[in-house]
Amino acid sequence: EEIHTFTEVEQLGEAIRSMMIRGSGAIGICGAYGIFLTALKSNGNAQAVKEAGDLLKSTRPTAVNLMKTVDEMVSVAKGSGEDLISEVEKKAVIILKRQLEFEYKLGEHGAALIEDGDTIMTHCHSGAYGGAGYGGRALSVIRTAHEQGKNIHVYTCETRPYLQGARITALELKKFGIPHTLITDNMSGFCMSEGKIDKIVVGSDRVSANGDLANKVGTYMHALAAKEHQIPFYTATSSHTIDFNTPSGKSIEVEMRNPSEVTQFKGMPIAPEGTNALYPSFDITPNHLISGIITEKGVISAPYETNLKKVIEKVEV
Ligand code: RUB
Repeated sequence: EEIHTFTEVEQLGEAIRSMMIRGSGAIGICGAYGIFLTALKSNGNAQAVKEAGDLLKSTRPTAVNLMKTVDEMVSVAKGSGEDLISEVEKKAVIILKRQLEFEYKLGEHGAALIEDGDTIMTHCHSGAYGGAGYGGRALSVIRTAHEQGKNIHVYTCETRPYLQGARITALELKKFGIPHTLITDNMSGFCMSEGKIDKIVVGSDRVSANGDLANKVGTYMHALAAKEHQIPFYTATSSHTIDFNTPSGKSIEVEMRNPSEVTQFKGMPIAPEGTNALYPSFDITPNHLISGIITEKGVISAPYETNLKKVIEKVEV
């Protein structure tokens, strides 16, 4: 595992933009500590903190955890000097502890859905507490089920073009001693049709108020195939990733990345020169394809328009 040191918020922003730091949980925590870094470096200057917040929020538009966390941090950056620094530091620690607590709790709620002998498919890297990346949700569920002594097997999709599933999910599963099989993204339909998959659990970058899910591109096609084969499809998320200000998936901005990330791998061309390519980094899975939304407050089922508000905001709708 490599260790990188960031001394400027701009470097941290670039690390998120370039995918050196990725995953909605991890970038949220980086947002919090990017604000703390700026508070320290500016000797507690509220304007500098606000500008750092704008910079950090612009780095990955789809993942709402980053936006919410940065807004929370900026809102406590009042006054100036040592007072501001101390408030910002306290908040960053609260956010870090809260996220870990969410991951443990949602892991337990989600693990209750997993039965002994299940084979679970996941997409991209939505890590586990104590994993290779910082934080994550889908593997928190899988890791908890494994630690409860359930005999499970995981299919991890490689997740083109960045290969988060092959590089990071497989690494975490190996670290936790969870048996797993790597497949390319386009093999999931075959595996489902052959009866190899019992359940699917993916992470989330944003869940809109009606339960539509934004997650790594490829998630939608897995959900469609799961519907055809009547395989339960869950997203593991936290209340911080549910965005009541976004009515449906239609209003979620999908980050479009540089097509060269599709035509090249680590700078090596894998397509003829001049080939047109497209890289939507996320896709939207509509709520009717989702069997349940696993959160730290429990597993929420349809109708999501009302149940998300009831469980997360404790309001009758
Ligand atoms: C990662 C991705 C993950 C979610 C969930 O995309 O789509 O499934 O972020 O993350 P990217 P977590 O690699 O482009 O950031 O559960 O870790 O918060």
